[in-house]
Amino acid sequence: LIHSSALQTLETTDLAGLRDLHQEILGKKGRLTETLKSLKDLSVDEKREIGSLANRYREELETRFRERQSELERKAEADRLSTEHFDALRPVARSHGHMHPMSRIQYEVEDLFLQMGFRLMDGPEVETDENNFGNLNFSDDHPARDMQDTFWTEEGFLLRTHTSSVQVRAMQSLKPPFRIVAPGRVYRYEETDASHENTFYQCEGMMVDRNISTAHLIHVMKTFLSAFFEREVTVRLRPGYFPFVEPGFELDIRCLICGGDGCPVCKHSGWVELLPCGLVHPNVLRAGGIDPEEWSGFAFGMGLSRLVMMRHEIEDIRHFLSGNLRFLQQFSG
Ligand code: FA5
Repeated sequence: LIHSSALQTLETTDLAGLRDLHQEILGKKGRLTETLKSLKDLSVDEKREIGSLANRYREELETRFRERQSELERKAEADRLSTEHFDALRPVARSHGHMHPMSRIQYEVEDLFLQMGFRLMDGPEVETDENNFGNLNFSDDHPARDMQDTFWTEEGFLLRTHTSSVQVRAMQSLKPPFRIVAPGRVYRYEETDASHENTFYQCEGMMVDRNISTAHLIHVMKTFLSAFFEREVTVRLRPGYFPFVEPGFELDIRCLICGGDGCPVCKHSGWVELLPCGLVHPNVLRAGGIDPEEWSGFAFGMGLSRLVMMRHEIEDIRHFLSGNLRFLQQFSG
């Protein structure tokens, strides 16, 4: 009975039906399984004879099931292939790439400085000690070297810790007067947190001419920042220390969020620290082959990553290199 009805159904069912049928007959509680279990009540001789028959029957049934299964699977695959239509030219939603927010702001900053007569300069990320430190008035045992923890290569080169290395290259390759900006990637061997990365972007600026003073520095920074933030920006200078500038400053801007009244962004001080800068130290000019009696200059080193964070109110610098598409796609517009 099992035999004939099972075989009949086997020939007409689909894959799901086949699975059910298998369960019904050969599963743990299946009809045939139960029948086989009941053989235990027979005599030894009967058991041997009927048992071996029943086992052969079960194997045969299993084989039929497997054959029918592959037949059905082949048919399903063939059906799928004959109806499925693949169009390699069909446009896919969200298939467009777009600029990283960091690149976009870098180009914007470049444009604003180009409009003010600056030229673009580039420098390598793997640098010499002289270009990153020595020619910038850091002596070998200068404690200020510890301000910027450094990745060294086995060959004695380093990953530049700031774009100030391009100041040195500019002085070597250009004749004063000149003004350059040099945006690029820099590296520091430091713990990361929401506002510190070990890999981030800076933009260096340097202007060398006759009689350059702090007034020129303030004017250029104020012009740039007002254009960048598209509103009048108030700046102030506080003393800051870097071996390659004298005097050195930290430039702050009046908080753009609260207008100076105090808010969490400016830690209720009304001011936001934006970039260090200063007048180029005579030793640095001299190391660059420029006579400090005749020429003077200013320089600044802007944290580009933090500028992008301020513009877009990004709360954690680590998003930039995370490769997280949900973060990046916010900047596709
Ligand atoms: C410098 O790197 C100097 N070279 C800047 C300079 C240039 C001074 C020219 C004078 C004349 P500092 O280490 O403070 O300075 O870094 C400059 C800016 O880079 C900081 O204001 C900050 O915006 C950014 N910055 C520094 N460390 C990190 C970091 N770990 N992650 C992200 N941004 C950083």
